[in-house]
Amino acid sequence: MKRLLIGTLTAALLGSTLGLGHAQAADDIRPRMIRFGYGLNEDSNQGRAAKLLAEEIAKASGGKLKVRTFGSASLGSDDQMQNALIGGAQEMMVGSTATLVGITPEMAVWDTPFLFSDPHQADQVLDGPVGRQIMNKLEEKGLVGLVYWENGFRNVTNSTRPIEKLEDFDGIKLRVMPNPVFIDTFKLMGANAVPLPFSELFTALETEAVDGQENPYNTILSSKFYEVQKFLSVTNHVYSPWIVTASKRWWDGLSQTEQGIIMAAAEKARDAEREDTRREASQALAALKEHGMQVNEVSPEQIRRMRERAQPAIQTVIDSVGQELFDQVRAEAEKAER
Ligand code: TK8
Repeated sequence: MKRLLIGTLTAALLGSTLGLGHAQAADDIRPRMIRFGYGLNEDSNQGRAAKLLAEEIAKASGGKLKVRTFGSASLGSDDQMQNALIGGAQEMMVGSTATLVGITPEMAVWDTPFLFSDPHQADQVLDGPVGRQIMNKLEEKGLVGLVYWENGFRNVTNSTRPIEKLEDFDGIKLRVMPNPVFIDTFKLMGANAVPLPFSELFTALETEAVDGQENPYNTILSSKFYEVQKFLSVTNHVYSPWIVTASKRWWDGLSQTEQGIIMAAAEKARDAEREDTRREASQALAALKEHGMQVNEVSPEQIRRMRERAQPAIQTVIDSVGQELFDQVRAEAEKAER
């Protein structure tokens, strides 16, 4: 009985190995449906890039790899989608690196307040070896990181008062991404930081469950936060990357050709997304003013005060990522400074 079982197992193993090799040689690209989820709506920079990614994959695979995109968190919040990817119930997504910190603590390094001062500096560090190293950490948790896209520099909106000086944060109920560094940063500056998934944000602002939030101009515009927020204060307190991820369970079952097609499309969409995002950001401020938002620039002196006050949040980053990695990222950022 035992021998029979072993014999059957060996045959099955051998058969599947040979079968796989044969299938790949005969047909490198199999018809597949890829569910790609994201949090913003279709008319956002995130939505446009997701659409481009889907088109590129269809083109390069002769229509065999079909990407179905699901915007507006219709497959769930970033957290829920990450878990679906890990379990193999969903194939791909794009979302904030900040929402991955619970899974891969090293991701918190990108949440360091004022780490980058211009987007090209961010590109170099994210696309360089240390960016890749951090991305690769996802694999042991069941995710494959493909590329970083740009979310952008974050600015504060609220419906109480313009944030002109550090003290203006006092008592403002500010939604932050569910992540210890963001919570600490805004608590330190005096706000009442409320962690909430992005998918609940518009309603929370509308019902005044929170007074404000922080996100790049693009998102404030595409998510129509101007309908429920009066003041926009230009703080540029942190640069946020998005990251395109795949389910490792699913990815490992793809042929090399299929992986190559998806990776190349993700890179192409990345380059286009960054261009699109920067173009849109440069016009978004005027658009937001037209929609009635009152915009104020925060003076360099007050930015310096905010930065100093938020300093202890850097320890939260270091506790999460380790001193060595933190120093490495800082050094890369300095090198990439223009
Ligand atoms: C979209 C989010 C969003 C992020 C946030 O899924 O949560 O505020 O900036 O872009 O990832």
